[in-house]
Amino acid sequence: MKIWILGGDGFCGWPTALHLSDQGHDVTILDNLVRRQTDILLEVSSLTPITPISTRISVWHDISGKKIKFLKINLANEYYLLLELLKKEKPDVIVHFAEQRSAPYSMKSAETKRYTVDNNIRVTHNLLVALVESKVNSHIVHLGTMGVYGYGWSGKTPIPEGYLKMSINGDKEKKTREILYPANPGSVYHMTKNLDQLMFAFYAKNDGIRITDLHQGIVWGTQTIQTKQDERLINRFDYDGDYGTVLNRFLMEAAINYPLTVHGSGGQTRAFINIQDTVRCIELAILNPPKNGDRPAIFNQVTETFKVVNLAKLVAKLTGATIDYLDNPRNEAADNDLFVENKQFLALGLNSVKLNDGLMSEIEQIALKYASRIDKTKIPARSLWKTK
Ligand code: NAD
Ligand code: USQ
Repeated sequence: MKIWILGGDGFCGWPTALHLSDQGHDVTILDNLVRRQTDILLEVSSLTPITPISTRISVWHDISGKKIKFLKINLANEYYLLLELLKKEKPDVIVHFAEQRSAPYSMKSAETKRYTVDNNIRVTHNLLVALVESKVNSHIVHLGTMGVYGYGWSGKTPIPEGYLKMSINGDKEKKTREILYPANPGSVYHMTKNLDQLMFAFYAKNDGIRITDLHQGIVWGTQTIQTKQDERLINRFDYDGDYGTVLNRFLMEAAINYPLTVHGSGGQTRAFINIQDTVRCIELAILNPPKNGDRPAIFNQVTETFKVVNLAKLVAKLTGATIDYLDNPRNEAADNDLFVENKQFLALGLNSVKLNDGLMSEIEQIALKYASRIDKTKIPARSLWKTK
């Protein structure tokens, strides 16, 4: 298949591009490299030494004999270029990762709130409009988030995959409907993913666009089968207070004897998935597209759930690290249950990497190996949800 990867230079996008290329697909990356620019502005760099996109692509070609193409394009602003490219290339599948994805960054300032909304909403909407205008029948596979459901009010009832069965109190016909699960975002970033969902619902209904929306949990781990093949193919690993995600941060902190930064009591339960499973899930979604006229297909792309404090205790047990319970910079429930349905990917054959299988090798092969690259001043999470 001809596959475009929007945001294919990023943490999830790069290993996905390699995996799909390895499977024999014709892969093109479209990216404006803004994520690399943001690192420069924040004065941080990936824990792992990532190489420029041109090096990544030429090393992959040397190793595999396969070509990945790259187009530098700002998908939020360059609509007409996107439209022309679509008409010319007619990709079968468009995997859409190209959004500002950090919740803390999105809450940092008025500027970053506005940037996150402008960027994310425009990229998604430009893509949908361009598909309508060009009449190209690509299947969109979008990376959404578990955070669209919110935390703390579903109790023990598992969160269904995207749609909630409901009936209206007092309805004489007792009709059951399925609606998008109520939106309950916890940050400006998460809010953009709820807005994406509405756009997808409309364009699927009105124009018959084929869309799969993957509600992914927090991704942990770094390497995949392909990124391990040469150090110049290594995936990025964000550890700083804005872009670092919780488990990867704990692994990095443990490697340098920095107390593990638990926000509040650590009672927050979150859903997780390993990066190797991310790329497999995307392939499964590509192979199982919805039909024109179907509502967006929604999959919960998660494999395990954990309380933050239990992750910290596990990492502490493996490494001897200490735990620091910090004032929570975020406005979030201090403690919540999280039960999630993920039957669809399991039915499609996902055989997931469990935390216990991969944690030690992450610590040894990534966190300890590159520990000298860590700038300790960039570890604290300084972005506050409420400034008072
Ligand atoms: P990332 O920031 O590493 O990658 C995003 C890529 O998109 C970057 O390479 C960036 O340069 C590009 N991009 C952003 N705006 C663009 C624009 N206007 N035009 C062209 N390119 C643009 O993020 P990631 O961690 O790889 O996440 C990818 C997607 O997966 C995001 O949409 C995110 O919301 C979702 N997701 C990520 C995680 C996670 O834990 N990392 C979890 C759930 C969902
Ligand atoms: N946390 C800590 N200590 C830290 C960092 C985080 O206790 O050092 C806590 C946070 O307060 C939060 C939880 O860990 O309760 C998760 O935080 P995170 O930064 O790992 O994840 P989050 O902000 O939710 O965002 C990440 C990705 C985002 C994706 C989301 C999936 O950055 O792109 O959408 O995970 S989910 O959480 O399922 O919505």
